[in-house]
Amino acid sequence: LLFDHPTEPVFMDKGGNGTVFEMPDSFLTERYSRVSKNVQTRVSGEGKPKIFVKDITIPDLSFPESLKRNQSFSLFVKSHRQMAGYLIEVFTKLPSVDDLLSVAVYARDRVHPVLFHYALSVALLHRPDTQGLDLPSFWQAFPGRFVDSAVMQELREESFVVQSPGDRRPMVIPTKYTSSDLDPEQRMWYFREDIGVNLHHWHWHLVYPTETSPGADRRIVEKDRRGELFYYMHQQLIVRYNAERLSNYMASVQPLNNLDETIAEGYFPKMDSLVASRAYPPRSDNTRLSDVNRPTERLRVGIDEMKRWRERIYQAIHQRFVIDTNNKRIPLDEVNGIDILGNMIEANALSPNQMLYGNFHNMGHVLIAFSHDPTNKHLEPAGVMGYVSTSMRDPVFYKWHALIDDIFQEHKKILPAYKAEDLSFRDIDVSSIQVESRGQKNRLTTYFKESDLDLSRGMDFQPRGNVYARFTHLQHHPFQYNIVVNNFSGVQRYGYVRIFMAPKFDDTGLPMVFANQRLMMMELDKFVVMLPPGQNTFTRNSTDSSVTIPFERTFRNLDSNRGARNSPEEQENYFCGCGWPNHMLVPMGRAEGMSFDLFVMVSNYENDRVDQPRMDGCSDAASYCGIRDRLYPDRKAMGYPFDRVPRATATTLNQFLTSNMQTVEITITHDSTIDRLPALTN
Ligand code: CUO
Repeated sequence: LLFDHPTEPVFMDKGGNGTVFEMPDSFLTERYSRVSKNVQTRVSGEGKPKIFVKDITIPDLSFPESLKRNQSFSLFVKSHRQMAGYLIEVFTKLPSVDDLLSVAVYARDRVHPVLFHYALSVALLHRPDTQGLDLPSFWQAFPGRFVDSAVMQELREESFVVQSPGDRRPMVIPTKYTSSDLDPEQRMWYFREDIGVNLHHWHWHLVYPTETSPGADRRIVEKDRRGELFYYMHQQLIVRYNAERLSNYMASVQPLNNLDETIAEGYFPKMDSLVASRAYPPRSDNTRLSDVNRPTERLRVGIDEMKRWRERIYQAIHQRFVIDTNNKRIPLDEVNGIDILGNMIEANALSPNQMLYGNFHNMGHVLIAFSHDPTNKHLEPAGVMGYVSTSMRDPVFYKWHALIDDIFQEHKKILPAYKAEDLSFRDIDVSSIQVESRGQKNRLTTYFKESDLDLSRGMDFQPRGNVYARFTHLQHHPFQYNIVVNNFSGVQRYGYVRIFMAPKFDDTGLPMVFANQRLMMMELDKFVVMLPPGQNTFTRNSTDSSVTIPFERTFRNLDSNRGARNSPEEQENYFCGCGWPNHMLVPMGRAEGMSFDLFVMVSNYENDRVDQPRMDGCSDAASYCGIRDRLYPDRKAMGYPFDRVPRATATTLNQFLTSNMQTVEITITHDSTIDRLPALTN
């Protein structure tokens, strides 16, 4: 309940059934102490549920309280990250859940709502005594960060006019509402503005915070191969974006290499933050970046500084070592190099030397997010690039992350090519693969589909009850892989099946050069199979992908009116919200069909496996999100076998193959008919 209606006072009716927090008077803010009793009596009559809050001495919260509630909170701003780190530490160190409840209730009306939501989520995710808690998704608390602000107004109106929630009409979120056809980037609306895509990104950063305060549990940041996963997950975002661009006859995104050049692509988000009822500021076409100096946020970064950091990062990559704060050399080797670079470039608290290598990626977000008001002259908050829940909406996100990825690729380029023995699996042959969807072989179909979302938990108005928004998203018909593997070894083996896909032709229609194609390989799935001697046939469903989470989990609706709350799915913890949305598993393709190379490799699981206790119920999107409190479940480098430059003799995908690999050409056709929900009648 603490997550519901985040900008309303904590003593208000929670959950819509008269539940109130019964708390010590001293917990109330000065403003509310006079009115709270009246409100409580009004909403919570006899027999209505009350939640008793223990009276404890509240720890000093003045640091996180120093961010005003009506300002903007951004994880890319260091001082904000520090406040979040401080609050996370307070929340995680409290001795019991009761104490946590007390401090959370106290903090809720005093701390910035998004900061509060973030810190409490991270704490609940990491405290041993709050595991398995069912938490609402971020979009439910802050729908304004995902939805056209015009729709929010309509929802408000509808809720006033139609008192019975069951009769309320869903409000339709228009498609292509942020720009017209004059903007070529508009063609990517369904990817950039997809609610599931943006939620995945928010969740990923929630699971992988960049820092905690010095005294806090280091494990919150120090997760296994965290820097490498930063590189890999974002690399895959770019790969997927480029496949969508190609589907739309557009060239791959160009990295924002030249920080002095203007950014051609503007972005006008048309969203309210709901927190301060402020609109997210837009960025005009051809905006030039300039040094940011905003003392109130303790934000200062210059373009020259960025260039220096980038030079030093490149120098470290070419010298094969970084220099830590004790002036010691840490080698950038084949195993750990990418992880160190990930931490250093992001940058997070594990960076070996922030003084030397700076805060390159985060500050890039900051420079872009404040390019409309770098000195706070107009008192404007950050644009969408300043928040992990909204940054993927902006075309420039991809240009920025393409630049970041180029730096990582520079490191990968220097590593030796995989040798045949690094790739092959003796006596194991993949003899055939086939993809099947609705009886069709090697042909997939995508289309657009409408779905409804209940936004009521984040709407701060009475009367309460469900309010629905109807949105349109890409979808595909589910499919199945059929894979035949021969085991000639005479003994049982275990294989790790790795499935990737990349476009077959480039934007000029020519067969893709393998050197480029490997960088467009999107991971589709990874799973273990048992291989008894002889011929083995496997089928695997696209819905089981290790990259994605099901649609219902992306948008999990905890509203008990719609059932589902007690299903096993709903009982899983917050970690489960991280995962690429399954409705975006494959790119759109083209109306006339678009060719892709689907690649399957079976590697020797004995070499790849990571021995660790069994995973909990929420490990099914490990490829991009890892597994909660566990090691990344694959010893190979992320992106293997395509993460390194292939040996010189492999100039085509076919030449790259060893007998434990196989490819098949598949066609993705986009069907332009929209799968609509029943028309709105009332
Ligand atoms: Cu996820 Cu730049 O890190 O947005």
